[in-house]
Formats: sequence, structure tokens, C-alpha cells
Amino acid sequence: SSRIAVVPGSFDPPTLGHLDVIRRAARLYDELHVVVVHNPDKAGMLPAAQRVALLEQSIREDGMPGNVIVGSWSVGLLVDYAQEVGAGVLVKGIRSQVDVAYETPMAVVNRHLADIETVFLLPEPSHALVSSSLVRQVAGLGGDVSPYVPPAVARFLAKAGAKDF
Ligand code: COD
Repeated sequence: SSRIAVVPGSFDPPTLGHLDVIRRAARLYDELHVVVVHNPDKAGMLPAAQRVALLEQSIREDGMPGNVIVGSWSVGLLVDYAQEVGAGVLVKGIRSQVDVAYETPMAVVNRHLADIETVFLLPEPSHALVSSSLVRQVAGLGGDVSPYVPPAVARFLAKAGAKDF
């Protein structure tokens, strides 16, 4: 049977750290579903459809293989989405002890709920300090975020301008 995994995230916006995890996970699985998990009651910086579009563009421009599919999910448990696409694994990036503490209970619950395993990838050191919240803050204050995000995201944020965030 084919190995299918899900990379979930808020991706608000996608960063080079996200892209590194996606690129490396795509080499480990036959099919990789990158899913924008969003709370319909919380606006966030970018609408979910914009995050999906920026992920698709970034993945294409990065030259990743065709086994990466982008989707979005706003209702119910993440494991329901995983089961819907036939995935038995969630892949997450672990930057620090803070991420370990946040992810550990979710990994246990997701295994109990649906027998879905969580695989953790350690980040590329040069991207380990990058987060979407850092990018939102720098972009909101009018700074250059191009060292932290894929070119498609940098172009979008530069065009949108700080006034919008
Ligand atoms: N380097 C490596 N990895 C990184 C980097 C980086 N620089 N930046 C982020 N990551 C990783 C994160 O650790 C995470 O694994 C992933 O990339 C996405 O990051 P974010 O910030 O976009 O997304 P988060 O952390 O807000 O995650 C949101 C989720 C929706 C994935 C999470 O809350 C979740 O799994 N929710 C499940 C909801 C559910 O079903 N709950 C019930 C059972 S627990």
C-alpha cells in the first residue's frame, strides 16, 4: 500500500521553515497532503484560500515533485482529514522544547483517536528561528521578510503592503 502523510499547519503565512519540512517529508512518503488548518471564527492575517494559494505557488516554484497536494480544513478533528485522504501519519516540525511540549499531548490524542502516528522532523538550523508570528510582526511594521519566506510569499506581502496587516 502507498505511504500517505499529512503536514498540517496554520501557514499564516507559509515560511522557509515550513517549506523545508514539506520538501523533506515529500521524499519520505508517496503522497503528501499539506493542509491549512484554520478556525473559521478567527480571522488570522491571511484568509485560508490565500494561504493555500501561496503554498501551492511556493511548492511549485521550489520544484518539488508532484506528490505534494495542498488542501484546507476548518471543521472537526485533524485526524478526520487524515483518514479522509488515507493518511496514517502526521508530520510536524520541532524547533524547540516549546514545540515538543505543545505537540506531545496532541500526538498522543491523535494516536488514541485514530491510530495515527506523528513523525517529527528537526528543522534545518538556518530556519530554526523562523515562525509565522515573527514574519507577521516584521511585515506589519514594514520590514523586509524576504530572508524568512518563499519568494512567492515575499512578493505577495510586499505588494499587499504593511497597511493591510
Ligand atoms: N522549522 C521547522 N518547522 C517549523 C518551522 C520552522 N522554522 N516553523 C513552523 N514549523 C512547524 C511547526 O512546528 C508545525 O509543526 C508546522 O510547521 C506548522 O506550523 P504553524 O505555526 O503554521 O502551525 P501551528 O503550530 O499553529 O499548528 C496548527 C495545527 C493545526 C497543526 C495544530 O494546532 C493541530 O495539529 N491541531 C489539531 C486540531 C485537532 O484535531 N485537535 C484535537 C486533537 S489534538
